[in-house]
Amino acid sequence: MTSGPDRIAEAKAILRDNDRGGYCVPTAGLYPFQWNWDSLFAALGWVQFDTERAWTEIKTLFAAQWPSGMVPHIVFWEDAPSYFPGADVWRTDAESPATSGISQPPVAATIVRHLTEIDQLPPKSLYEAIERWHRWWHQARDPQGLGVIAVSHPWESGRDNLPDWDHPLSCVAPTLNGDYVRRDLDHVDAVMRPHKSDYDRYLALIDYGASTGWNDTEIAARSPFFVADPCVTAVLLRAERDLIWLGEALGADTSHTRQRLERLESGFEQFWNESAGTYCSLDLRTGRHAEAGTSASFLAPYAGIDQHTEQLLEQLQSWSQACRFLVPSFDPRHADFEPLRYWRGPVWCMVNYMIASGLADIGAHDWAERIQGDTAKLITSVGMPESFDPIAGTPVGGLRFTWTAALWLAWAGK
Ligand code: 9WN
Repeated sequence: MTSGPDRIAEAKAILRDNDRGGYCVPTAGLYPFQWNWDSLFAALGWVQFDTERAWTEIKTLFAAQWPSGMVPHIVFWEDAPSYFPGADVWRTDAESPATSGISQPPVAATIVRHLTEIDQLPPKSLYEAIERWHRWWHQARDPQGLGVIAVSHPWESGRDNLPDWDHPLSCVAPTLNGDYVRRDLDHVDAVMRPHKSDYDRYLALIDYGASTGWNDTEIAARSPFFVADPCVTAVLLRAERDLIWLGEALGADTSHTRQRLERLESGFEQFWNESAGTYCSLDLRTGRHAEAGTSASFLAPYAGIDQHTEQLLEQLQSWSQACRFLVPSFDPRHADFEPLRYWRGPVWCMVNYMIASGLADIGAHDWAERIQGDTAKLITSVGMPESFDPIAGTPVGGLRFTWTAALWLAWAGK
């Protein structure tokens, strides 16, 4: 195990090794394409030692933006048989490059603001592209103007197999009858990955989206899965604030952004689940809240929402007694918590980074430092995997992972 300067060298080497020319794959083999929020977090790492490369990571991603404004969650710049489902399954109209048909949490404006503070303002065209992406989230994933943003697929949340999706997914009929071969299990132990019953439904939802021609209106009205997500909503709330900051610096008209921000600010309270005492996802098909908190519940301060800060800090205290390393992706006191299985327990360092930034913003410095310290301990002792077991502190998922390396350089190793 290495620490200090050697860890810095290791993190830089991971970014360089995962670089495929203008973008990083999240990790070799398991994820051989460009992923949306992975690339944006990668930029936080690049900017520590190669500013131009940081901007390139973001520009490459936005080169795949759809005319609707949507920025896809995967860009298939090259063919790679080591991943399923590939472009042929998504069947989008995007040809050059081929992409998936859904998005991922919109961290771009916040990260571009960070890069601007270190380097310089982005070109106005990038600012406008982000503005179009934000507008798309509101139009496509909150067409009724509720002030909460839905995901149309668990993968759109970036938090694929969270227990929150179990009930909504149970209403999705599998359509492919198991007639496919998963590739993820060639790379990672099955105990860490989602179950086959989840995959059957992930694929059924892709099949459904493709059958509509990825029509946003149709998906919002009739997709069997449409769940308002506190992670996407909190990330967008924060991103709208940062977009206003960027817009003002560039002399742009920010009035539309402000209107959207106000809608989200008043909508966020809909996530509050009094019986769970925290923010929970909200199934827009049934009106039901998920029954327990997730790491995203603690993103409220990051989003600038302060209605329930005291209760959230009490929850964090209680979580910290139920596991060794903060912040597990799901409530460690709940029966559905699984410390090894993907988003049902493991700690993800980029979520920790966002939670800790928000806690520092509200002056909860002890908690921000505790979370940064836990992340640093995990990386120092086991390296830079996809995520970590919050009890044992062992690596989970893919190894030599881009966002873990990037966050070491930008934050955890500081
Ligand atoms: C599906 C790349 C991505 C992350 C997601 C994470 C996982 C993909 C998968 O890997 O999702 O998008 O196949 O499991 O859940 O957050 O962006 O690292």
